[in-house]
Amino acid sequence: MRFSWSIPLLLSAALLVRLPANAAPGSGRIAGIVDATVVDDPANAFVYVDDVPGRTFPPPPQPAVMGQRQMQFVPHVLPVVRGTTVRFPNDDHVRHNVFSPSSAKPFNFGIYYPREERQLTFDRLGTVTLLCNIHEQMSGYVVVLQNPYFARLGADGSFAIEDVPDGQYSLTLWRERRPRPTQPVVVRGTTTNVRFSR
Ligand SMILES: [Cu+2]
Repeated sequence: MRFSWSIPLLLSAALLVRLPANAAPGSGRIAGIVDATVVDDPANAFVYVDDVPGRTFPPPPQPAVMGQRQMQFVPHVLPVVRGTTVRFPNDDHVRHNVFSPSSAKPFNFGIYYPREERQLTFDRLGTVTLLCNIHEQMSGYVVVLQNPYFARLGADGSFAIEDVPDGQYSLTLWRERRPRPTQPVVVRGTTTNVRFSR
């Protein structure tokens, strides 16, 4: 009798797991794993679909946030869809002067004080390296993507991207200061499993 409650629970759990594959007609799920040898720091890596041809994707209505806290960028890496506005609140007790030399979005905010913030809209694809003119140890990234089909990695390197339109794509692993491997992926209504192993 002690197991009688758990069977309905397990059935419910199974149904929940199945839901994403049924979420939208004509779409599927990309799930996989990045081996530990491939990423030094899973928290600062993510996978993304390079390009969904012929489609444009609106940025989210709410800005994303790239804070400065204890003289670090938080989060260290921020993937966004093209057109997203990012707020840069200074949550520290010291001044910052965030800038970027990257061709995807060169800018320089100048000096701003604690509790002030700047904001910027990222309208070109690519990796935008963030630096601070005052604190040379500070570095971070805004990565501007064509579409919202990206996912951060779990601590074990696992990831899942939901509701990807059926099609053939390149899936890229973004990681810091290392080449970014790409592999082909086909989505056909169900879950496609991929693995980055080198
Ligand atoms: Cu600074």
